[in-house]
Amino acid sequence: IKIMTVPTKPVEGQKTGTSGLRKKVKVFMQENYLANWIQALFNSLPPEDFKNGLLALGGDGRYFNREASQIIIKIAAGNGVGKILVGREGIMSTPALSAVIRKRKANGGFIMSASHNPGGPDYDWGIKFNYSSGQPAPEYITDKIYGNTLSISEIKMADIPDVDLSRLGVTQYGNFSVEVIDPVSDYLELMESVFDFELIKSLVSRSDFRFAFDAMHAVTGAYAKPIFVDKLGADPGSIANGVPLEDFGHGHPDPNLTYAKDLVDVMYSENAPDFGAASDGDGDRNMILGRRFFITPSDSVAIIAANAQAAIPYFQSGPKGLARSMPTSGALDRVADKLKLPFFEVPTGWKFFGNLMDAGKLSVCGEESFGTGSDHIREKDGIWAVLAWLSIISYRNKDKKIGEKLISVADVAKEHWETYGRNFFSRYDYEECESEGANQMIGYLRELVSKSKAEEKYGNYVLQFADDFTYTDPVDGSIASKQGIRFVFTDGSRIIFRLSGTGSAGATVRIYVEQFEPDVSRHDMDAQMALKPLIELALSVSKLKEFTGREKPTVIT
Ligand code: VG1
Ligand code: CO
Repeated sequence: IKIMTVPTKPVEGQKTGTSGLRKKVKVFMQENYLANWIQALFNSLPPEDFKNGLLALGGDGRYFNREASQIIIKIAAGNGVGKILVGREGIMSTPALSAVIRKRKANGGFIMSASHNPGGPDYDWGIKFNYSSGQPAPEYITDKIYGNTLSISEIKMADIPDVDLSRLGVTQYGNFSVEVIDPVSDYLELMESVFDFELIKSLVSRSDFRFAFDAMHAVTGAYAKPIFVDKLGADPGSIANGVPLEDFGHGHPDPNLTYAKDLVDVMYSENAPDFGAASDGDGDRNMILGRRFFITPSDSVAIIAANAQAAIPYFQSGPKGLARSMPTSGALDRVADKLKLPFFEVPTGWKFFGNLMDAGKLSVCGEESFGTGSDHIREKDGIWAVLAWLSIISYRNKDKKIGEKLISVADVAKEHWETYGRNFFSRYDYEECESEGANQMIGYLRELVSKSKAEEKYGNYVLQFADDFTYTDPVDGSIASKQGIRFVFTDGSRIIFRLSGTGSAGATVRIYVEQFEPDVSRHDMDAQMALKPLIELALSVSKLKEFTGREKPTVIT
């Protein structure tokens, strides 16, 4: 094939955040913007990692993915990649891409998604690169890519026609080929090896159990019917918004209490189903709801970990270890303690779990941001989390006759709190603040931390320590610093402050608060009530209103 060399100039601001490069789609549509980043990536990888190699490509179906697919394919071919596997119509969820990389022993892959950020001509686009074990590229690679975006001068592009991504099969172009694959089959095969589908089916197909899944017009729309309906016997009407759309039907595909409001309304209605779940743009997040009951993501990972061995065949010899991101509540810590499992606390972002999994130290992990997963792949996995919960509920009800009262999602959570205590948790997000004020606030907090002393009084709380979280990877020794400011009090309560690394405009301030409650008689309290004093403390310690001018958060989880 003929390779063209296209001259180009560096563009500012191509530094990746918590998970890939995310910008307004208009930014990505500027001439060579995406092409520069893709070429910078090939300039950063050792040639043996892609020359004549195999890469995968998928995305969440958002606006601009079609054009982007063709750009990526041509640059991959131009740089000597041997073959690229593409999900039909460019569709493949983040967890499915991770599964495909692993199963087909690819060198890596691209995901075209800005995840939970809205899509469409006026909204966001994004790109992530995952490495050979299916994990998000570590920082030493993304830093190198960024460095190369600053000095790039030419792009190598293969002179081939646009590839028809609607038909399955291989197209050969000289020594380069493209294979369009079904985005579901490898992933479904993996799910069937992890879970007992017969067990789950025995619950989902019951006449006295009602299931609801909201795909939010995002990528899990492509997975929900084949998995929940065709394989597990759910009613076809149980899938809402099940067709992926370029603008997610004008929605904000973030499965939380604010943006997945339709599902929340259904699950809190008079005649609510027994089980509700939603997933985000690229299918790696999940929200789990019972009838009029919300499972916080921090509790979700703890409950899955506690029940994994009994309910999920993949974990039949017990999880190897557990981990959570720093701001995620300590509910999981208590499970690790009780089950005597190795436990790790990592910075925000799934890329920090991969090394632990590759080293065989970690099986089940999660983040408070609706991310839950395990070492079956190297990404968080929304559908996996739903199947994990369905497994737990199926297992607990497997001997129940029709008409007998079933053990519910809420029953499982309350029982868990009785055993382990309840970690009340909430996150306040202040989206699109002015960057200047937000940065000043973080600077101010860093200064407070540097002057803080143990035993200091903060209202009714006594400080144990305050710091800006630093993580040393136990496997490769790499250090990640400035990962979030935390105030930890002597009763285990915490307040944490971070700036988001996934936004596309301004700065998003995140405040996380947590308090442990061992007293069962207080477990039914509303989290906002239980946490009120801590939330007030967080607002006054940070002077958030003064620095950002914000009275109220945009999203409360
Ligand atoms: C957010 C979440 C983080 C998650 C990341 C990517 O990052 O807080 O836990 O890993 O999004 O998720 P930040 O930097 O905005 O807080 V996804 O579904 O967008 O790949
Ligand atoms: Co996502």
